[in-house]
Order: sequence, then C-alpha cells, then structure tokens
Amino acid sequence: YDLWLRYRPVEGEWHKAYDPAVTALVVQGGGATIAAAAAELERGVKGMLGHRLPRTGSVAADGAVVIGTPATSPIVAALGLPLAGLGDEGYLIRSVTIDGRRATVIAANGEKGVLYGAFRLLKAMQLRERIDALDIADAPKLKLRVLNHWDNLDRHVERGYAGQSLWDWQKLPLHLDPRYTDYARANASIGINGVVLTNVNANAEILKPIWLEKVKALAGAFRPYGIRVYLTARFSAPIEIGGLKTADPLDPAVAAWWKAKADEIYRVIPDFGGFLVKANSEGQPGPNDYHRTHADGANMLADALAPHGGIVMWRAFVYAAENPEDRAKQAYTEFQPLDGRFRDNVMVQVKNGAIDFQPREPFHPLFGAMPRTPMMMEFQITKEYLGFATHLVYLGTMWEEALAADTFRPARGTTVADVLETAVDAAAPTGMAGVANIGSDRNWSGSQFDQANWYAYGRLAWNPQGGAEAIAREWIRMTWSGDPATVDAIAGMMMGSHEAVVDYMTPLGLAHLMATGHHYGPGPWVSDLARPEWNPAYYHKADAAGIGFDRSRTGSNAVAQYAPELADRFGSVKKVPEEFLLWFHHLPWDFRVRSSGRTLWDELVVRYDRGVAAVAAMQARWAALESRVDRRRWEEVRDFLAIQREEAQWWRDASIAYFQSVSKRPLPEGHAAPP
Ligand code: GCW
Repeated sequence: YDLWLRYRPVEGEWHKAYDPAVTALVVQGGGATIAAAAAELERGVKGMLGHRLPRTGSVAADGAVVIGTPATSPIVAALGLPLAGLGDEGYLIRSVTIDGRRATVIAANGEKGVLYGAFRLLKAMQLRERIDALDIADAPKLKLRVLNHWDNLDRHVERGYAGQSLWDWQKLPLHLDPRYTDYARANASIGINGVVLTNVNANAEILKPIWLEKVKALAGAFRPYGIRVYLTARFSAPIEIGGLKTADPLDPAVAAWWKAKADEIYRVIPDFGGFLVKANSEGQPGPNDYHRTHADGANMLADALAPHGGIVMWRAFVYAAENPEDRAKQAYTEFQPLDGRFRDNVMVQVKNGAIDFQPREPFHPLFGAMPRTPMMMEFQITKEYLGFATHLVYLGTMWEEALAADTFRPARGTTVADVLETAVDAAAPTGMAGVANIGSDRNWSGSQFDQANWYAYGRLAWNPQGGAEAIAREWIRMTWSGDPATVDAIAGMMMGSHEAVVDYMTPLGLAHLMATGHHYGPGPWVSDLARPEWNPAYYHKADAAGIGFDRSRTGSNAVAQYAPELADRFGSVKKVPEEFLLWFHHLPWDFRVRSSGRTLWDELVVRYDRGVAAVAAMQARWAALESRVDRRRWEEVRDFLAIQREEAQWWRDASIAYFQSVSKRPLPEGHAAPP
C-alpha cells in the first residue's frame, strides 16, 4: 500500500548521519501545497529517523530544514538562490549556513516546486545519499505529466487489472476516501501534475452538474499536491446531454453549447485542466461524422476552454474498419496534413507505436512529422497486451526504447524525447500521458512489480531522457531493499523482463496476436472477425510461404511515413533491426536471420523458447531472494511468476503449434517439447 513511500527506519551509520541534519522544520507561510510538503517531511522523518520534526519560526539550531519560495519565506528570499532557470515547478535543495547554523533549504519559484523538492530530500534519505553537502537543482522537462484513467462511472476500469476504479462516485462529494490523498502523494512524489478521471470511451454523463460536484471534490483533494483534473469529452455530448440535433463542430449552436459547458465547469472547478478526446476511433463519435477534420473538432473545444486556460488533448489513435489502408498508416495519413492547423491549446496525443500498445512496436511516425503541432506521448502503463497484472514486465525499458528512437526529423539525432521536449513556441504546452494501472487493489496496481511501472512513467514524464535502469534501481531501493546484492538481482529481473515477454508473445516484430476482445493469451489463428484489422491474421500474414507484414515499398509502404533515412533502413531486409523484421517485411520461412544464421522458422522457435527460459530464470532469481524480502510480498511475487511461467509456455506452445500448422516445418533441434 505504501508504494515507494515506505519510509522504513534508517539504521546504523546512516541514522547517525541523518539524525542531526534534520532536526526542525522552518515554514514561513505559504498555502496548501507548502503545507503538504511540510506534512510529508514530518511523515518521512518520523518513519525513517523516528523523531518528530518540530516547526520553528527561525533557524535556531543546526539541522533546520527551511522550505519555501522567495515570496512565502523571507529566509529563503534572503539567501538569494539561483532559481531563475527552474520555472514554476523546479526546485533547488542546498546545504547552507544561516546565522552560523547548518541548515538545508528547499527552495522554488512556486509551491509545487517546494513539494517536489521535499519528496526529493526524502528520497535522498531513502536511497542513503549523503545530505550534508547537498546541491540539487532539478526541473521537469515536460509541462503536462498526466495520468489517463480509463475509469467508467460504474467503477469498471477498461483494461484495468487492479480492482475497481479508485473514484467512489457514490460516496462523493460528501465522503473523501483517504486513499485520494495517498494517491495524490504518490503522484506528486514522481511529479505527475494532471489526471484525467474518466475513460476515453465513457459516455457524456460526467459533464452533467451532479457529477461535476463530485469531480470538484476530487479536484479539491488533489489540488494541494499540484494535480489538476481533466475529463474526457464525448464529442456527441451536445446531442446526448444538451438536447441539440447535431454535434457538428462548425455549427454555432454546438460551439455555444461547449462554451457554456466550459464556463460552467470552470465555475465549479476554477483550475480545471481541460478535455481529453477520443474521436472517430473504434466507433466513437467525432468531427468526421460531419465531414469535418480533427482540427475542426479540436479547435472548437479549444476555443471553449481557451478563456480559462484549459487544454484539449486530442488523441491521434484513429483507424476505421471501412478504411482499407494498412492500419499502421491511418493516423499519420489523417493527422500529418493537419500540422499547423490546431489552436495553441491543443495537444495531439499519440500512442508510442502506430498500432496499439503492443509488446514491441517501432515508434509512431507522427513523432517529428508535425513540427508545428504540440505533440504528447501516450504510453500505456496498464498491461493490456503484456499479460495483465500477473506477468512481471518492467515497462521502463520499453519506454526508453521509444523515447530514445532517432526520428531523423528534422535531422539525425533528434529523438522522440527531443520532439516531446521541444515546445513549438515558448508558450506552447509539452507533455506525456500514461494510461493508469491504478485501481482499488490494496497494492494499487494489481501486483507489486506493476507499481514500478507507475513510478517509471512518472520519472520519464519528468525527464524523458531518464534511464530505465537507474529508475528501476531507485524504485527497488525504496520499495524492496537497499542491500546491494538484492538490488542487483531484482534489477536484473526487471531489466530483462520486457525482452522476455516480447520473446514469448510476439518475437521478431510480430504484433497483435492476442485472443479476441480481452487480449489475454494467444490467438494467432483467429481470422474470421468481421473487422479485418482486429484479426491476428491481418498482422502476421503467415502462409505456407512465409510470415510478416510487408510495409516496405513493395507492400503497404508504411516505411515512407518515416524520415527518408529510416524509410531506407526499415524498408531494407538487410538493414532493418531484427526486432522489427516481421513488422516491416513478409519473409520466407527459410529466410536466414542475420544475427544467428538460422532460418526464420528456427529463429522464431528459438525466441519463443528463450522467452519461457527467461521467465524460469526470473523464478530462480526470486527463489534465491526468499530471505531478503518480506514474506507476504515475496510469496505473492513467487505465485505470480508461476502464473507467468505457465502462461509464457501457453503462448509459446500455442503460437508454435499454430505457425507450424502453416509452415509445415519440423521443430529445430534443442526445442524443449511441451510437457
Ligand atoms: O488498446 C485499445 C483498447 C481499448 C481502448 C483503445 C484506445 C479505451 O483495446 O480498450 O479503449 O485502445 O486506446 O482508445
């Protein structure tokens, strides 16, 4: 339940070092956010050092922690600290001397920065960093760091594997579950500053007054932690709850309805963040229904929000059954020509890959291709296609791979992370969204290790250049143990876990092979669904001759949506990275795989085996940690790994059996036959 904010007692030398360095708290004024920072410091110090942190009005002895902004605290102001480059949300932590006494100052331009700095100081102690000569300056690289909850008003969470929605609508607004505060603390500790409360597929109900009162209560619980609330806006809301005949974005009555709705929302929630919209995707209504563009739709909503400073996050996850174009191409085809046509307060929110949160996809070609449009990354933290909550899959490495990908736009060396960080103009928003894996489960995320994905998401939203391994290690030390051998063992498990799931589900660039609807377990044989692009067969195209989706020039030419250098690399069988081989090419079963010299068929089987073996290796590693971590969590992980092992075998055996029925090839030597 405590997540990475466990604050367990610090022993021995470290206790001796920290204890005299944190003796009192100096808070001079400030609002609810500084109060939250102070409360967190008190809680953390009590937990880790075992003593209370008395509040004093001045630095009266060694060891004071002074927190504030130059505006709230005369002591902070008098220090004349270099805060200029830190923006609204950055912070500076320094060991200083005030009136001849040693002190630590947490200073920022805004209260949120103070809160983030407080969490950072506590983290230093959690990680056993020295705190006697501190000089840490940090600021987020993206402005909007948002969780997208796919939560419905009946508390069912779409693709959620951690129980019900946290939002207990029935008891709101009069009862605020204390979990809302712990949720906000956890988010603030990793810098998340926005949450979309509702599912992108939700109906328009949430926009009615009775629900807005409940949203207001949640907003109030989150506000001290620097978190704004956003809502999904169903495009047809003017018809469904407004009594209009149309939702045409160019109809003045529709625009007026949204404007009035926005005014109403801001009367209730003055710092409301804005709307997230899924339009003309998977059956959702949108501007295309009226032969208008996505820009027409987004701009109409943006104009309603603009007077209040709100933002529209407009998703580019679009594809249509009627469209015969390669699904991987459709979003680019539809959005790229609209570059420069969106209002300043619209962000186009793009999934990391062009299909849909698959275990591995090349980065979405829209990144770098719309330089005049603020573009937001959408990652999926919940593991819809990665084994739900029971499979141990650390997503930090997968996200790092996407963020570090070179877009070659405008030139070599511009990564996806660079694209996200580069605001189209000084005032323009930048951001990242993560589809939350949080629910009412006691462990929040459905499993112990899925907490790491929430954590890693926040850290990467703060700094998209961050390294997945460093993030994993700090999470482990805060969550499991500081013992170096234990940290190494767990980090080893996490760092190899994504490659393992790719191997046992979708090796060599295969994608979308999961069973229909629930997406749990394999279903590569499915080919009779009414919507062609929902059939796994659409993606693997396996037949007697070979396997893979030809997206090169001889095929759908999706490669042409990338910069020329990448089109060339991805489009060539010789140059394409092996992990994307079958994403971009349809190849004969006897094709020789470069790295191993094996035939494609043999290589496929080897990879499936390798994935299962990697899970077995994780089990062995975990077994060896039995005495190193607490029993309850150790047992849960042990059991979940056993489930994962069974299911990895299921994936392997079912996939190989199916592909063998098509390839008619013998199993390579050394393949472990199914038990
Ligand atoms: O991944 C697919 C999911 C849908 C989801 C959709 C989307 C919210 O299967 O459940 O709907 O993507 O991202 O809109």
